Amino acid sequence: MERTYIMVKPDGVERGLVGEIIKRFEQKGYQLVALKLVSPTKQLLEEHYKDLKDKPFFPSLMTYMLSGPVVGMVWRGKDAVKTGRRILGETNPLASNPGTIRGDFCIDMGRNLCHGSDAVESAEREIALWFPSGVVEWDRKRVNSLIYE
Ligand code: DAT
Ligand code: MG
Repeated sequence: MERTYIMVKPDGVERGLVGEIIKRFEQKGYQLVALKLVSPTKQLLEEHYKDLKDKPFFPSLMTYMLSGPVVGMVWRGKDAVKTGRRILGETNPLASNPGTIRGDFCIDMGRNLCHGSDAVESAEREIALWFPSGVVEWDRKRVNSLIYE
């Protein structure tokens, strides 16, 4: 079973879309194993987005991400990383299909509501970064038997 780090960005929190985003992962069948509302430090965000630090949009990305609290969460399940990205939609919301979170709720790339890990290795790095004391490894055996064959 894979784990992925999903984050509602400050625009999503302030627009009251946290529940909507959680709902889409819940109804798909993924298991929530960590969740928190946090005002991240610049240092934490620079580490999270370290691969992008030389991009021209990096300063505006930092300003956006520091504009309010975010909701970080970890979802667990089969193919959670790739499928999580498909639930979010494309980086550019205008290129995102209706039915995806970004396709349904936003327009500009710099206000794209949510983050999702892009690979299993980056997911594990991001989970360790945002949840250094670990996640909740609870058993969901009964429900799993209704979701997985
Ligand atoms: P994603 O969030 O889809 O994984 P990313 O990791 O390449 O995309 O970039 C992180 C965020 O930075 C992205 O959600 C929005 C912003 N961003 C990416 N490319 C951009 C661009 N060309 N112009 C403006 N903002 C951009
Ligand atoms: Mg990314």
